[in-house]
Amino acid sequence: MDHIKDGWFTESCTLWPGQAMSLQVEEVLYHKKSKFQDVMVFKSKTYGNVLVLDGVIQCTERDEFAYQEMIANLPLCSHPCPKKVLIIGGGDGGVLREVVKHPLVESAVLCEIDEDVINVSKKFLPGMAKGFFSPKLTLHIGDGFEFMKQNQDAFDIIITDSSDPVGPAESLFKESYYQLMKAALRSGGIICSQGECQWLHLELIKEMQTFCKTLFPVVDYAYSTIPTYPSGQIGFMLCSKNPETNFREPVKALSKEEKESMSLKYYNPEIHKASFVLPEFARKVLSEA
Ligand code: SPD
Repeated sequence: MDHIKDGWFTESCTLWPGQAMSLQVEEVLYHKKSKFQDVMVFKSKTYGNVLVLDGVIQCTERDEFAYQEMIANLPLCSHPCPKKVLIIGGGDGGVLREVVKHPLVESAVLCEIDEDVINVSKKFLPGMAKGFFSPKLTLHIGDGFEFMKQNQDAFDIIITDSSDPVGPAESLFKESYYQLMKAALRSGGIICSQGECQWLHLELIKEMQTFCKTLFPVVDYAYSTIPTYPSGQIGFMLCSKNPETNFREPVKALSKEEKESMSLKYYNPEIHKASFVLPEFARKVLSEA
């Protein structure tokens, strides 16, 4: 187990050179190679169970909500009627859990290439995987590119919950993937994709924002804070086919009852608006894109 030494898991990767995140390990619960990647779950001392793919932390039970609630509710609450949702990736089920909670969502398709991630999450991350038991769900095991080629003009919202742009997920950060998502969206549709970190990947984010602006009339970038992702932060690239969309003002104000039934721990309308306010170094670079 390369990444575990002296009882500590350490996440290092070429995408964040010269830095590493460590978590103390109590027990390795699962570790096998799937058809696509190295899959590990360990019980940590202070962050609950942790899912790791190819040596990179995907989610921990303690802080996952800061990512899953935001990547789901930023697009859902920016669309007046988000009935049909597609999630690409997201095999741990956390984004799905948030999507199916939303009162206006009627159906959700989750398209995940690696079935082992789903099975492992059902066993070791039950709090995340509960979305898999929703009657709103259709599960598709397969490649997101192929699925979207066969499902055009079909979704109000497409969420890409991917790992980082090395290895299997690299193509999900390219223009050709965004072209496919655009074609799979209905008129007025919105996409929201895992958008990496301002501290580490500003040039990549700028490049993505530049090609997104050639494809969509409205493009914006938001972020969330989360202790176990590199540099404690992760962003979201949001694009809309509707020129009237203003991502910074949620159109769906959740009622008190809706908020309570969704039991949100991170997302609220104020943090929705605030998540688009970038620190000056990032605002400057992205305003030039
Ligand atoms: N650096 C890790 C980024 C992982 C983003 N996807 C996480 C999947 C959680 N559903």
